[in-house]
Amino acid sequence: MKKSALQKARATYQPKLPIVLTGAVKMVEGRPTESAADHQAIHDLFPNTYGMPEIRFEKNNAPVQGRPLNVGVILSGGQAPGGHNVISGLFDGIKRIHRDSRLFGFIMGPGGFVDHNYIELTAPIIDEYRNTGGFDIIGSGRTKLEKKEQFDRGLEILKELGITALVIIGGDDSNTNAAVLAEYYKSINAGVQVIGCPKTIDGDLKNDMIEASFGFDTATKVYSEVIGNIQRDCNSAKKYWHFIKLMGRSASHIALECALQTQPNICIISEEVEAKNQTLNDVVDYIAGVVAARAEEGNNFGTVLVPEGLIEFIPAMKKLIAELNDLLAATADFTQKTPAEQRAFVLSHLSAENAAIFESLPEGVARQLTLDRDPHGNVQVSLIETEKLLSEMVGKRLAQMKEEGKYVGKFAALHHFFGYEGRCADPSNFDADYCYALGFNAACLINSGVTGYLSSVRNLVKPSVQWIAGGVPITMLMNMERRNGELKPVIQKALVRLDGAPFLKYAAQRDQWAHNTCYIYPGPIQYFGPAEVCDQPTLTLRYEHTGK
Ligand code: FBP
Repeated sequence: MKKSALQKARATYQPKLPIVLTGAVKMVEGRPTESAADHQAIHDLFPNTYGMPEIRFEKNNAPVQGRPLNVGVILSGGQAPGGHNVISGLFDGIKRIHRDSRLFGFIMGPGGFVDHNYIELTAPIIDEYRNTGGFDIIGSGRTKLEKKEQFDRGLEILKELGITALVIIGGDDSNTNAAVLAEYYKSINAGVQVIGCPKTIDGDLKNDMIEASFGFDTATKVYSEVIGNIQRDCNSAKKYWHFIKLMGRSASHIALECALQTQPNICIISEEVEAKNQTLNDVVDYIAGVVAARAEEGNNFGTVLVPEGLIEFIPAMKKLIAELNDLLAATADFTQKTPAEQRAFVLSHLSAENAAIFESLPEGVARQLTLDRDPHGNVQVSLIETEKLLSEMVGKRLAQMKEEGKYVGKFAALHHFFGYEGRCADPSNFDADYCYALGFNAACLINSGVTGYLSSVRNLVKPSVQWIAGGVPITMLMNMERRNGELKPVIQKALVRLDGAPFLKYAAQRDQWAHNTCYIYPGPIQYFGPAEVCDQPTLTLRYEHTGK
């Protein structure tokens, strides 16, 4: 494979491990844990893995010891920068425990596990992928692991390869599956441990023990670079309003972090829209108000950040989507209908209130809401063009305001969607170190004999050598939610907290950013150079853990 000059130089980067993982570790158990909510229901569904204690590793001065481990690894769900470093950390971790340890990668996600599609990951393969972005070392997929038959099929290949531990690198849905798999294998004494690693650029898989999911740092830095570039262009030409949709299926962490880094004129936070019970028109009125106020100063330009999950947080839309989810889950032949038949079917089966909202939406957006759900039952929000919907509605509102004499300006909108651009970027130093530590730590959890745990590395605002390593039972993050028309145990998404420091910082400054032009231009991720340029964590992490 031909490599760029940066790739060659980056291949030699040695991730910095937390001191505690540099030698043998001793496992220290904390207090027993409870699930995030619905304690009894989660307890009943996970009788073998509920309530396990938090784990913290401490340095042990004895030599590293252990038997050879055969471990399987799966990359699951959307790509996130640093996945290859989780795998290289895991590889180095199990090799340090015993040099005869072996690592097997299942191809294209959980599907490869069920279909027995795998490769052995040897040192030359691992070395090709160190510090690189992407998940292409083995590929990823969104097959949902949830049925006993899938677990049993997977167990066959694990037995055949002598694999006694499986590491699932995934987001909330994939780690929910990891918890179910761990419970099942424990209940049948399968002799297979299951360990999860917290991945997702969305940043919504976190609690006190999981301070950040990997990939969020790099992805938000990439988006902030391009938002900054757009803002500089915008401030140079002074003639466009840029509507920029940002990934992050539900939570607005990505939009908020990018806002903190770039200081746009407007950033919509879905969680706030929901908390204030706002309608789509309220959001449109707010944006139009800012556009008009800036126009009065002669500034017919600006930037608006839109989180991709916005639609699902507008209370009326949320109700509509929930009813649509149940309706589509119960209509097996829905996709075989023509678009016109689908629309008629939906309108005749929805409650009157939801049918009226559905009918009021631009036809394209209404159709996007009825497209296939992903295998976990989620609306594929990346496919909904919220940025265009908003700018179209703002344009109409401004035209009305003009007629009423309340607006004197020009409004020309441009649209962008930043998502896939950031998911496979070469990991920042933070993500390169964090991911390597997560993988290495997963090897320590395996060697400690536990199952149903997420690899946890924290104290992340400190230099990586001071990070704390351990494990958190996956059941601790779970609650019961309605999915595909049924109540299911799932990891609770960590949404933006309106009383949290990142949001409060933003809220305190947003009026100033809206009316003045306070853009920051962060520039590209730097891999080599001074620590204050290359090694800074996200502002979200900093504000959450230091308040400043
Ligand atoms: P994960 O939760 O699996 O990490 O994926 C997150 C994400 O990148 C979302 O931000 C986005 O909505 C979605 O994946 C897009 O999915 P796909 O890659 O299937 O198009």
